Amino acid sequence: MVLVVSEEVRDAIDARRPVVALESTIIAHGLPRPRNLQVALELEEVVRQEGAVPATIAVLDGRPHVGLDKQQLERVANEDGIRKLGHRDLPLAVAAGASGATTVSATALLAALAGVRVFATGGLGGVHREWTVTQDESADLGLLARTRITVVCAGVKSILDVPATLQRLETLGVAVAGYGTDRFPGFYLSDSGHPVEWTLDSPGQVADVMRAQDAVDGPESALIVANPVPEAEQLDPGLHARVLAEALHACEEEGITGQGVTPFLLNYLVQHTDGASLTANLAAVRGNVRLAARIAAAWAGA
Ligand code: PSU
Ligand code: MN
Repeated sequence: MVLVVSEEVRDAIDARRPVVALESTIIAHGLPRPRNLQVALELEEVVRQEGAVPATIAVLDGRPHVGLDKQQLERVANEDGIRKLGHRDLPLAVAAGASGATTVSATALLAALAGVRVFATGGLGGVHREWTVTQDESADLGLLARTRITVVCAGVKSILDVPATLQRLETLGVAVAGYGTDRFPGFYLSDSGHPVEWTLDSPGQVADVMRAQDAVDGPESALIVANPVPEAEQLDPGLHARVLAEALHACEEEGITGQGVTPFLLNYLVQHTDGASLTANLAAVRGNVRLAARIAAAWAGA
């Protein structure tokens, strides 16, 4: 695949300076305009403030880019018809000359190809409620099961079946550690109500795990660093439960399926919590990006 790695990102990788991969689906399909562009720029700035180089990933005119300039970020945020690309879509988009934002799965694949080891997002995809009927499980899980990358996230999206997703991660052999907590975070909420078996407390500890993974040469799967949104910034749990139940109902009523499900549910929550879910989502993403930059620095030996 013809990867276009920006000069800044290429230089940083070559010099073993810290780099953080950022996904673009959250920008194009996970956040409302015009806030999405501000957020894309802000997240890159957070990475820079921590002394690392941001590598936002997307496909533009059939070319997978690792590291976007401002104009390219603007296209991802504002262009109509920008697609949502999972990893299975990459060859299709390249051959068609299409443009699309990359999900966690496509971003992790491209980041690993470019040699970027640390990646930040909001919440991972996973097993949807009603899985027994729809078989809807995010392609994020399968890809993370065979990609050696460290993903900092606020757990998995709370619109999902969280315990089923945790079980799938165990089955698939994807490592999960809480960051500063023994509870699995709940995306909009600090605590999903489920425990994790491992806790890491500093960027240096995370980097040690990455080094150990390399020292034993495997497994060839992701390390998930589950970083909770601070309790003061979480969505009110009562409001979350009420609006999420409505959102799931509306999704079914409207017959939304496939790639449309996650953006529909996230957008429903924004609309019906008066923006409070957006505030919590952004707080989570910001925290994850900051932590990822610190992990990348510890990994680079800075
Ligand atoms: N995190 C967020 N907002 C998002 C996503 C993550 O805070 O919109 C995106 C990621 O790109 C993730 C995708 O890979 O949602 C999952 O989509 P699906 O459930 O269709 O696989
Ligand atoms: Mn899905």
